[in-house]
Amino acid sequence: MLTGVESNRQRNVRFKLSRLLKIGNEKPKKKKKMSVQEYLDKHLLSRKIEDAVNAAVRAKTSDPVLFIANHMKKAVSSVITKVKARQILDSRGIPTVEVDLHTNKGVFRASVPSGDSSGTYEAVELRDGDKGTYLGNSVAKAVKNINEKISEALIGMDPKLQAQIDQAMIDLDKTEKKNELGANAILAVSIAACKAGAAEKEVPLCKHLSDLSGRANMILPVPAFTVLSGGKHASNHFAIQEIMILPVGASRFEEALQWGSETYHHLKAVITEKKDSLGCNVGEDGGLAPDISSLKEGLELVKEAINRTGYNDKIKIAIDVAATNFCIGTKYDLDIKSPNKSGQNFKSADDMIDMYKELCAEYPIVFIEDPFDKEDWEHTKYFSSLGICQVVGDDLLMSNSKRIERAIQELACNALLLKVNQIGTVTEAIEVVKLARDAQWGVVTSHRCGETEDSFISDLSVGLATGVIKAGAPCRGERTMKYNQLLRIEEELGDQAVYAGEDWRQTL
Ligand code: 2PG
Ligand code: MG
Repeated sequence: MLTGVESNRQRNVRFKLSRLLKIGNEKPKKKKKMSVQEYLDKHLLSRKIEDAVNAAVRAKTSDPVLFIANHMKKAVSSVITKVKARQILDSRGIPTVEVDLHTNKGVFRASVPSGDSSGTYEAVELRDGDKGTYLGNSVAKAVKNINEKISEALIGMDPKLQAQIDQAMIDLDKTEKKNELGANAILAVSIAACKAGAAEKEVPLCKHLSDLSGRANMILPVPAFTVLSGGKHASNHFAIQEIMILPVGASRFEEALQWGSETYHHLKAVITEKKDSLGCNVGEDGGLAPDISSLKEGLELVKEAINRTGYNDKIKIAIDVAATNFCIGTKYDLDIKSPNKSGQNFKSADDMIDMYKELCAEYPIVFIEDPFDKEDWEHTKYFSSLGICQVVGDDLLMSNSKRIERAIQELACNALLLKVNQIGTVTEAIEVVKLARDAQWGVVTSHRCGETEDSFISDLSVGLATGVIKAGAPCRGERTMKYNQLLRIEEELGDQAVYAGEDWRQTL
């Protein structure tokens, strides 16, 4: 029984313990005793408790104790007390970084994705490189950097101050591409801090992000669902990485998700009928991966699936060519994954332009991502100037501010694919979106092929009103959790929820 008065048994235990520890006879150090009144005065306790009680009375709450507890909690500002990282696996079974950021009020978790492309201009993903462990992919160094260096640097900081937290990590790293601590280490902490900041403000994460970016309104993005996979993301012979569908004609995100799911399942049936059910195996992003020989064949399958839904022109199509992956010198080898190459599919950049023109005339294609090699600025620029569809820079830009500035100046493309892990902090991600927006570009918030159970990008896409989110197929847990989070956001925003719909290009 807890009475506050020491029982005989407790006294006995204390006595035995003190004898064991030989401290029983030690004279206690002389310390000036603080009186009860002094303690109350020091912590302004009487006034704070009185305030809390008054507030509860004013609110006439049915649960005054809970009200007072919450009121008291709010009176203390949140500070980071510890950052603890660990190695987890991403959706491909490859190690990545997860972080628990502790404040005096709670624990906030974040993890970072990883992709197939990694280029000279993107922030460095720190991997251990020991071939005997996870084939060189373990991230123990990044984890250690968080637990030892980053944690120490951030203790005591206010999680609401995102820019200061990110700057502290950038200063600690001291390299341009975050080689020292690892962008995977820095980003995991940056995202976890952002979640802690939102919780401290008692606002949804998307609202906190919207505030950080200085944007007034939040917008639910149009989902670009990957329905067909190829390229490096699937084991078929299709060179093109993704064919996506965008339900721009839906009235709400919830409806867009329904249309996406229905199209995906119709596509499964179409593939089973026209090819075989083996073609319904999926790629890394969850897209179906039949063995198709051409972009046109893939588009036909998708068109047929859309027709079967009955939504027809309310669903548009997009393509991520990821052309760098099959560019050989100045040619594009569309048979690169095929064992029986005929040589007929070896195309020049001009041939590729002709193919895109034809396909855009025949199918409702609204954007093409990476239509050429990442260093082929000239053809990308020329193709953009034709104004046939939006041209999204992914490998071309690598979410790098210098590449984006160059592309803006040279009018090379007109939309940014935003991959937060290529940048390394939330603050810098917000900055590159501003760069793109100032140039009247579109922005597509993107997942990576190696994803985790973190849905941060969903809130990011709403908070920054990027207009489009590309988070893979409407299937597979690590993809659907991004879309499901958008359902929750839409529900939470209620009457205030706005779906980008037909305005997906420019949600300014
Ligand atoms: C892309 C992404 C996501 P990865 O190219 O757009 O599909 O792929 O993560 O492999 O870079
Ligand atoms: Mg891409």
